[in-house]
Amino acid sequence: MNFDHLQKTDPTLFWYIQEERERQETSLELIPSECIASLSTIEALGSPFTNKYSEGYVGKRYYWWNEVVDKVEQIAIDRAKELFWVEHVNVQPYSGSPANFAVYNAICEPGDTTMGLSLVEGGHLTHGHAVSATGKFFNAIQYGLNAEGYLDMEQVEKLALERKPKLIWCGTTAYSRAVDFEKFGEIADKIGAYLVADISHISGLVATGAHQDPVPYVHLMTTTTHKTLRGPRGGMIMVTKKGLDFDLELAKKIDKSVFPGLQWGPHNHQTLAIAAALWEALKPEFQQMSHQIVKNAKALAKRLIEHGFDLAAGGTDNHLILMGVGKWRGQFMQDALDVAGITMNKNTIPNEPCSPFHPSGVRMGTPIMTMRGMGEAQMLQVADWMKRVFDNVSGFEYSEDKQERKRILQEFTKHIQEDIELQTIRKEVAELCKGFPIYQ
Ligand code: DSN
Repeated sequence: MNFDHLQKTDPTLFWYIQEERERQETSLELIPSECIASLSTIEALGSPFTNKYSEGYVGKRYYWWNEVVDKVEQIAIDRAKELFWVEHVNVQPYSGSPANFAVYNAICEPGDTTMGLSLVEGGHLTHGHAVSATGKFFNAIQYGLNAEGYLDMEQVEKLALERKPKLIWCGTTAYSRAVDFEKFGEIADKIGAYLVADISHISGLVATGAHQDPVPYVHLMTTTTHKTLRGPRGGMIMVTKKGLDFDLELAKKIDKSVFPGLQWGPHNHQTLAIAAALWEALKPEFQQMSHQIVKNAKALAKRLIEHGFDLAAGGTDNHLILMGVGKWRGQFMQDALDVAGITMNKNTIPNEPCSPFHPSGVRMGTPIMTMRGMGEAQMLQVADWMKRVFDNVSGFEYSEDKQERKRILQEFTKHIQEDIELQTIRKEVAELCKGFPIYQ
């Protein structure tokens, strides 16, 4: 990968690219919603398709000279239909949140009742959280997890029967167990609700059979394209056969909602890159990699449990692990690991005792490590490093007193900047990374 032109014309930006590449190459990225886009995807993103306006859809544009753009959008749609076995796809959403809002805009009126998993229990802001427009413009009910940390399907059913939402979301951003789309389908059918699976986190797993397929049970699926699907930042909305049987106009409603309802010019370079990623996702190597993502997550989870860590729902069925690290201590673990060259994010855990800003857990996943070619052996190594980091900062405890917490945080920050053990792990991590380059 080279950036020769930028190097000559704008060395500052060229340097930033080198800095970011160096960071990615030499550290371990465990944020479960990130991926390594392929070189084809990155080349497609840098193509002159970024120059073109093309409001509208294939064959029906508001500007001239979109014959080639039409071919690009059509091939992206065809590949998505082939990969997910759906009837209709809109590839224009700029990303996942606009895709989700387009779904509301297509099938709900302001004030309609909707239902989704609450953010602190592993849902997404756009599934009806109060700070999101989706919680402001709609009457959003939230369901949660049961005592074992699994989706509380009894609660889902009870709330659905009592409150009769027009739209139900099933989909997660911080949940390590399989989602029972079939059960969600039965519940939605009982009350005649639209059922939408937001498969952003697991779309690569769904496409390859590494997770239960929602298609037979839901009316719509939304996804980002830059997580386990391994594409550029972007979004898609898919309409299933069940969706069209339920509402003949559903595909038209979705298209009208995206454009002109919410967005104007589609990002054609992004569409080209989505098409490139979908082409790769149709290959057997992608299927193998997706299954390895899950195997790696299970291996990592097993070793973490052996080290005595407390995993939400006791383990994982997918690409993700949620781990409790003690009251308020998610940030300690996140920041100390970061110094050691291992990136993950602080996260709330089931029955979170603190707050989303100072949560008691961390969220991690195996997509990027797997995309770099790492397997179960490397997962054991990563778990061992995490244990060393955890032990290193175990002296820093939560305090009920706010001022005292501030002081502890300052002391902690000084500690991780100076600590020799964390620097040693950083070097070991960089050494491992050398064996698994991202872009040769
Ligand atoms: N930010 C994404 C995630 O990390 O899960 C969701 O939008």
